Order: sequence, then C-alpha cells, then structure tokens
Amino acid sequence: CVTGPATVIQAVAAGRRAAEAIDSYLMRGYVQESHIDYSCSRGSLEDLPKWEFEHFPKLERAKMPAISLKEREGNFKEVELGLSEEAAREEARRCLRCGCTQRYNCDLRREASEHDIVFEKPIHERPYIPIVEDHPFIIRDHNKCISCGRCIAACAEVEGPDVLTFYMKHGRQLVGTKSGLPLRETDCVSCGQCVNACPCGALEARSEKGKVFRAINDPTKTVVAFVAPAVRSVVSSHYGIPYDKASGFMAGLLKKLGFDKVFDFSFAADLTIVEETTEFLNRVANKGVMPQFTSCCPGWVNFVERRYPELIPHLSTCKSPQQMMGATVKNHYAKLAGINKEDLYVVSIVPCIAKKYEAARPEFAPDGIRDVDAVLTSLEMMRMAELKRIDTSTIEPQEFDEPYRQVSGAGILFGASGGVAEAAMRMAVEKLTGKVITDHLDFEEVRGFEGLKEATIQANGTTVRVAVVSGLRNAEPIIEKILQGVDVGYDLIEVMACPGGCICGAGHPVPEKVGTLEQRQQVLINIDKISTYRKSQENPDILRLYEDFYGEPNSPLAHKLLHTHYHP
Ligand code: HC1
Ligand code: SF4
Repeated sequence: CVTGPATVIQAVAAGRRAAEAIDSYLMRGYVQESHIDYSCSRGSLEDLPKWEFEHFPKLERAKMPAISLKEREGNFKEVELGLSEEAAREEARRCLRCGCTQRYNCDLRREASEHDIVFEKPIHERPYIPIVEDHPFIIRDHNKCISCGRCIAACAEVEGPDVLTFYMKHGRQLVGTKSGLPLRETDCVSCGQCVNACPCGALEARSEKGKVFRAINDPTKTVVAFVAPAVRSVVSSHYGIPYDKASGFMAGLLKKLGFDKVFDFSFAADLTIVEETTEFLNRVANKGVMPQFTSCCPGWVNFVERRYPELIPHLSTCKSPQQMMGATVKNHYAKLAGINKEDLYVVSIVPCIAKKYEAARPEFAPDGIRDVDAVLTSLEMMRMAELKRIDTSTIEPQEFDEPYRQVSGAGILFGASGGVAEAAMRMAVEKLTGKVITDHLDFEEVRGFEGLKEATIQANGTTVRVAVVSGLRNAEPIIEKILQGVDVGYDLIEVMACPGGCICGAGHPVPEKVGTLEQRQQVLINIDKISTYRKSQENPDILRLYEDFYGEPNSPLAHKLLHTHYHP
C-alpha cells in the first residue's frame, strides 16, 4: 500500500502498455480510481504519450516517455513498458478518440490498425467542457457526448422518471435535467439506466474498484464480499459457466480476487422474506395500511421518496437485502468472529447503480460506520478480475462461507421481476394455512417481463391479491389510483425499477442480443429448481440466525437492524 504522499495521476496517455501500468497501480492501491483519467479523447496528440503528475510534490511535473515510470521516493517500482515513445505515439494516433471507455480493447481501433488508418488532428478542436458531477454516482462528460438521446429515452421510456432533456449552450447540444436542478436534486432514482444506454462513455457510474483494492491490500482489514442473486446470471454467460456451477464459481473468483470471506446475499433475501412477510401478515391481521409495497429496490424507494412521498406508509419498513446483509455482517458476524466493526470492510456486489446510492445513505452508517462500505457492480467485479489478470479457467469452485452458507431458491429468484412476490407467497401460504407446502411452489404467473403481472392466493379463508410491477412508469397508474383513494384490488405489490428486475440492472453488461435477458432469468429459475431449500422460511442458517441473534421475526433487535424509515 501507499506510504508516500497522496497521489493524483492524470494519465494523458493512450498506449496499451501505459494503460496496463495505470491498472496495476490501481490494483495495488497506489492510486485512487477517481484520480485517474484514462480518456484518450482529451489530450492533444502533441501531449502523447506523457504522464502528468499533479499534487505530487516530490515528483516534478515531468514529461516522461511512456517507457518507464521511475521509482521516486520509494513509492513506485520502475516499470518497463517496453514501448518506445514513437510506437506509443503511433498507437495513440490510431485511437479513434470517440471517448468510449474501452481504450485498448477496441474492435474499431484494431480494424484501423490492421488497415493502416491514421487519424490526423482535426482543424478545429471543440472547446473542452468541464465534467458535470452533480450526482454522487453518475458523471456526465459532454466532451464525449454524441447527442444520440439514448439516455433521455432510457430515463423516460425504459425506467420512467423522465428527468433528462437536451438543452443548448455555447452552440452545443448538451444533456441536462428538465428542471435545471443538479441531477441529485431531481426525481432521479439513481437506477443508472442512462449510463447503461450511453454508447460512448459520456455517462459513467462512479467506480469503487480502487477503494476495494485498497481495502484488500490493507492488512488491518478483514474484507468481506457478498454477492447479489442476479450477478450469477451474467457470471454464467460471461464466463460460460453452467447455471448449476455459477454460485461456486463466483465464490472461487471472489476468493481469488483477495476477499477474506464471501457470502451469498440471497441469504439476506431469505431474511427479507421472513421479515417482510411477517410485517405483511401483521398488516392483514391488524388492518394496517394496505396495500403493502416491497422496499428492496432502492430505485423504487427513491422514486417514492422523491415523487410520491404520500405513499411512504404503504412501503414495507424492511431494509433491502443489501442493507440487511450489511447490518447483519457488521453486528452479528463481527461479534462472532471477534473483529472490530472498524476493521471489517464490507463490499456488496450487485447489478445495480442505485445500490451505491443506497449504501451511502447516512441512516445506514450508524455512528459514522457504514454497514456496507463499498458497492461494486457486476461489471466492476469482472473488470477487477481482468485487472488482476486472473485466468478464470483455473478458478476452483468454492462454497460460500459460514455462518450464512445456506440460501434458498426463493432468495435466488429475487434477481428477476416477480421473485420477491413469489418468495413471499411461498411463505404466506404456509403461515396462513399452518401447513408445510411441498408442491405448487411455482407461481409462474408473476415471472417474466410484462410491466404488470398478477396472482391471487387463497389460504384458510384469506385471499391475498398480489401485483408485480417492473419499470417505474408501470407503477404510476397504480400509485395515482391509490392516492385518489381508489381500491386497486391488490394487497401486496412488488415494484422493481428496472424492466424485468435486477437481471436488467444498469450495473450488468448491456444485453448483447435478443434473448439475453430471458437467459439471465432462466439461470435463476433453474437454480431455484435444483435448490435443496426452496422456501426462505426453511433455510436452516436463517432459522439459526433468529435463534442465536435476532430472536424472532420483527423482534425489537430485528426492527433496530433490519428495518428503516423513509424521508419525504
Ligand atoms: Fe437485486 Fe435485491 S434482488 S434488489 O434486484 O432485493 O441489485 O440481484 O441484490 O438488496 O437480494 C439488485 C439483485 C439485489 C437487494 C436481493
Ligand atoms: Fe437496482 Fe434492481 Fe432496482 Fe434496478 S430493479 S434499480 S437493478 S435494485
């Protein structure tokens, strides 16, 4: 780890070797990712290749050839990049400078090289526009924007909040907010679908890889990772792993990345079901505020808080599985393992950008110590494996760690739209009838990609009407009716912000072809089918956690650590 002064490196270099060198510093925790500018679109060709060191008092602002980065003050080892200045300059010249983030892994650039295409400096360089950082996790770089409007459509038509628009400034068409307010102050729900839609890297999610690498490299920290249900769906396709091996592969990959403990947060999905279904049945029995809405999607929670605060009493008070897992690890696991909370670094790995926002909320940092210290998207996790040059063909499958090893198929289903409702129905039927159910566990009517799906269960004289919504714009007609006092005919409503649920989260790779999302959904359905436990309430590790720690569902301790309140 770094022993020297704080480092800010601006790499105005585009050579492949140069980029690899920066990656290696990042991986070893020498530099923070937010301080690295990988872009090859900003420096002029005259600047290339050049390393600029800023705010690094002991190093001169030096113009160095790309072939070496000398050891200075014991901070860096010399790196032989093996690329002559001329060769690096040539390589940079071939970069199309479209502004994307692919850098050296670019098909277009490869083609350009193969056909000996050289791009000359344009006669007119457009003036540089400062990067807009008006949201904690979404960054806009108009220098890369090609005005395609895909981000605006994603916000309005895919997700629904509809907060983005084009506007003109200094003769340029830029993307901003409709209200003119900074993005963080609008109804932006932080889902990140705009980032996912951007084809050229003009919109980026703030990455947390650098700080996670630093924690891994810090010998005083025990670094724990837990991985969301939907992540295995892309792990399966990205690495070509069969669905029944995906969970074990993920655990092996995370260990190889250097995490000390790895948990599956489908376990926390099980915990959520036990807490949330208990809350729901209490509302039914005590004529509480109905219908009850799920609260595990932070994009949806942000939407309610920002646009429909009157709906807050309908939201389940349950924290999301991410925050339940964080609170459980920081309180239960820390005690069990005899580790100070301050020395436990907890990383969640999810398909979602809103979860970065959620983990950073002040109410989830009791006494200033965050329950979840960093959130990586599945893309970031896969990039970390690349940075570490992990040969994934050599990954040994592993089990997740105790004491949260067992997960149910119901918890895995959370990753696709309908999964939360299906898991809740598997528990509600048993609680209402007092009988253990062994068949009819599949509620296929709530699976799939329709914006609104419905199911009804009858149990012991009680009828429970369930709706499943994905895509926030599909929730608005129901919300409007509830706010007008109309009975919408549902008791329990699952809402996930992204169409199809988390398998379509913006932290996943952009779906490559028709059928990609269906394949991701199928991975989760298949894993549920072969699971030893298919109901959250029968997960033995959950039962033991209640016995040893929480007492019973909705107990005072469970309320303290697993439930939350919302902010209008
Ligand atoms: Fe999701 Fe959830 S399912 S919200 O989509 O309830 O991100 O996978 O992790 O918290 O468990 C996301 C996925 C995720 C939570 C769970
Ligand atoms: Fe995040 Fe899933 Fe909600 Fe999308 S649906 S915002 S990925 S939690």
